[in-house]
Amino acid sequence: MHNGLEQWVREVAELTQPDSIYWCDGSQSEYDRICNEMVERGDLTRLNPDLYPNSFLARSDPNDVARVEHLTFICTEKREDAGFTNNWMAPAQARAKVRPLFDGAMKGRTMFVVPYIMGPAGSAISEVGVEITDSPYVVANMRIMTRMGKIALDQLGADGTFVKGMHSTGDLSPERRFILHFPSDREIWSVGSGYGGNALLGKKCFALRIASNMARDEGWLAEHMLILGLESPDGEVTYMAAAFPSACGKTNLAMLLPPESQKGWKVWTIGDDIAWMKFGEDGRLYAVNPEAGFFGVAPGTSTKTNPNAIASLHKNSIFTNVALTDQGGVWWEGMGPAPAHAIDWRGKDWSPTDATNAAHPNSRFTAPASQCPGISSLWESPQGVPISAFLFGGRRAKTAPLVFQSFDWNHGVYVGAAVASETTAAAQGQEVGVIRRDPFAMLPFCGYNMGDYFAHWLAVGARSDKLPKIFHVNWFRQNEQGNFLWPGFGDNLRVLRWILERCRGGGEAVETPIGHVPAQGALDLRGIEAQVPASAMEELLRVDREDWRAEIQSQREFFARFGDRLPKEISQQTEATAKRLGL
Ligand code: TSX
Ligand code: MN
Repeated sequence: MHNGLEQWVREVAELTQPDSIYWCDGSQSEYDRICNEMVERGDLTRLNPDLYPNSFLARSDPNDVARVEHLTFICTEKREDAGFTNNWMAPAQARAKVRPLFDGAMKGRTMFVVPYIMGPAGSAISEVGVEITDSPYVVANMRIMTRMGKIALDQLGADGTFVKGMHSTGDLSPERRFILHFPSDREIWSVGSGYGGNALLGKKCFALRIASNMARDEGWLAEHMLILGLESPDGEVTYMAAAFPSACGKTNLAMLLPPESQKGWKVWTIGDDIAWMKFGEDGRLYAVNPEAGFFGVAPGTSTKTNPNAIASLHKNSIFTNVALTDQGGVWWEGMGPAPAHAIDWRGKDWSPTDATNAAHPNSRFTAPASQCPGISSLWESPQGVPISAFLFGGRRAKTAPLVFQSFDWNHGVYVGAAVASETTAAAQGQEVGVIRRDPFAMLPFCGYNMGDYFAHWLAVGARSDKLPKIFHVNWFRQNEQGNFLWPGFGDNLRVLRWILERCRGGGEAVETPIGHVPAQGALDLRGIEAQVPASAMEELLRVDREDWRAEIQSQREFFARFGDRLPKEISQQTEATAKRLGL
């Protein structure tokens, strides 16, 4: 048994005073027992086993349905080390302020000790975490999302290192809710929320906020990226990792199904949310998915938009805040025809004429990655997969072309730093259609000063001559009438194919002030000629000088906020782009 682990568990128990302590082994029987107990207490609903075997519906507190960025803190000694993109508290003050919320918080409850591995077992890229929680919902979700239980204790051994995560559901009062990260102690405290992103500490808290600190210190990358393998008709597979802000369809791209006309092409899924990458001895970057499941947004997921996601969630899955049908199945907006009657996410009767949503806009499915029909044969490979291309993107009605390639690594880092996306009518109830900057799609997830994060990416580029090529994509460009110019979804394969050709040294391109775009005829448009006429294609790839004048001005204002923490390369790249645009 690991000495430090046992001692820490004792300390947490003394503080939180649970009725009992339970060490999770990760077995199926343990999972079944914990879920059954939740069903008996009324905290879970078992779905119809004919429709969704071994699957459950959970309804959260209506005040606890999303991540709470304003209550999420990076606790470093110096405020500047967290940077302006994070909330900050000094570690000692943070502990003093929040420890009382854990004091006796588990009285009358069971304290679960949840050891887990982020990444494939036995991989040099993987890391161990232990979450202590009083939420059986968290335990059940952690078993789907991570390699949990005995397997993790075995990997930890007697003297391994692990990330500590202390979680208590608390009383769910928003005034007593905190998500604290202590990067130098590799530790997480979360209280007052049972929601996934706040409570499943392996995901955003560890695999991104804490791991980004570890990655900077140790020379690797912890990124908010999907990982996919693109197989060409000759059977060769090329791996790509892609970062997009929310509401850009990351999970859909990770599980892309090629259209009929693209014979012989396949997309294999390695991950849909997070990538950990280290250099191999050959100088290439190798990526693993630290997660073992998908925690996907349900609304909008259908057999049309993402058949592989739908196929993944038909058994052994947990649904949170979706609607319950009269047949004991689940339904959400955008899944298909609405049922005449359902129980909505608040537990109330619902019918299609109601003005409210049946499923919460941020409702989720938790499904094992192994159940995805397109899961890559290498998704649990300890070596990881070699990455040939990084894709950045956003939701932009204008300005950003369908695809462009950066001139080189440093230019690509600037492209990633300049990522921005238009807000949609989503969970947080923010203003719709405004452009928000979200560098590397890491704004809410970078656990240290983002200026230093840009510098880390630049430093990574100096370490190898076999780096991935960097691209920017935008599936969301619109015409003057506000219609999407690009069909998207499966047809995005055509763009991935051009990216692949560029990685292999082919793919015709023309140089523009912002990078290389496909030459006329370089994208395979067979089968969509009517949907995407030459005039639409021209508009999709156009670099409009006036749009870019405003874009460069917005980038300058954003980058200026980093002050002296902004690497000079980033402002040099901005000004070089402005100069190429003739601005
Ligand atoms: O996920 C999306 N992707 C990536 C798919 C691999 N979405 C959904 C975004 C919300 C999560 C998209 N929406 C994509 C896309 O490529 N493109 C669009 C915009 C769009 C919406 C509807 C159509 C076309 C484009 N409909 C028709 O063309 C009929
Ligand atoms: Mn994400």
